[in-house]
Amino acid sequence: MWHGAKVAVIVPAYQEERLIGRTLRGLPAFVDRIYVVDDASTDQTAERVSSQTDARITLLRHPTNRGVGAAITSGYERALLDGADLLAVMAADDQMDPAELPLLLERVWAGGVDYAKGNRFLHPEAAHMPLLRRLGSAALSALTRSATALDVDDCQCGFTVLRSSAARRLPLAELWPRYGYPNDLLGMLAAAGSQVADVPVRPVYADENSGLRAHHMLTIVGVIARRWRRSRATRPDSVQPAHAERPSPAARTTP
Ligand SMILES: Nc1nc2c(ncn2[C@@H]2O[C@H](COP(=O)(O)OP(=O)(O)O)[C@@H](O)[C@H]2O)c(=O)[nH]1
Ligand SMILES: [Mg+2]
Repeated sequence: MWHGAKVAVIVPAYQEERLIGRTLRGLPAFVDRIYVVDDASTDQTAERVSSQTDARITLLRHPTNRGVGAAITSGYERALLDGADLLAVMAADDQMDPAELPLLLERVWAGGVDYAKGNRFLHPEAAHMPLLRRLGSAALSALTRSATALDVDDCQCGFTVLRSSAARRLPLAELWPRYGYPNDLLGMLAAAGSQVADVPVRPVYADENSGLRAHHMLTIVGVIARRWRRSRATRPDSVQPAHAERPSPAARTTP
């Protein structure tokens, strides 16, 4: 428990046999439940999770690989069923500093927002992020801002906390299943009128390998564009009656 809130940490994992153990051992004692979602990894990821003695850990497994977004949806759904109040997401490759988890929890639980996300650009060590990563995330964030009208940056950061009451209002089953899910989730939150805030977090780049490739940028741009089209279609000022007719001058009311 964390200040009276039941905290779940969702850990999407694919081919993470090397770092999943270290990631799980680093999770703070106040975390109530840990859901590792293994996505048909062909290495020893699942075995490494099963060999942990920490009773808070539940291993969920997709029989075929569905993607990191789909894995997070599975984790969210299970944590909601188990009655969590706050739903954190942390990667399985030890790229998030567990000491910073309270900063995100605090912003939601005491700070009144529905979703807090890490922003590595705001951290004093921002320059430790590889330049291409920084540029890529900055460009995708500019697009995400214009699609969602949210005041956010570093939208590819996967270190997040979602309030469970806000999660229940989201069509989580529609979340983009692969890389690009953070941008899609921001679009969903904006459409639901949820409050979102950025929290500075330390960029951690050590001995992990990323599955993200340059071509994923294009897919993510497509995901953001899809969200932008949807938000335009549902904006009240863009909805026209099916057979809109101009009122005749006689029908107009005069002041
Ligand atoms: N369940 C699941 N997790 C994935 C998949 N792809 C990536 N991940 C996990 O998502 C997290 C972030 O992925 P990563 O490739 O490191 O992205 P990056 O840190 O943004 O470069 C890591 O914990 C990965 O193990 C997938 O297809 N399924
Ligand atoms: Mg990574």
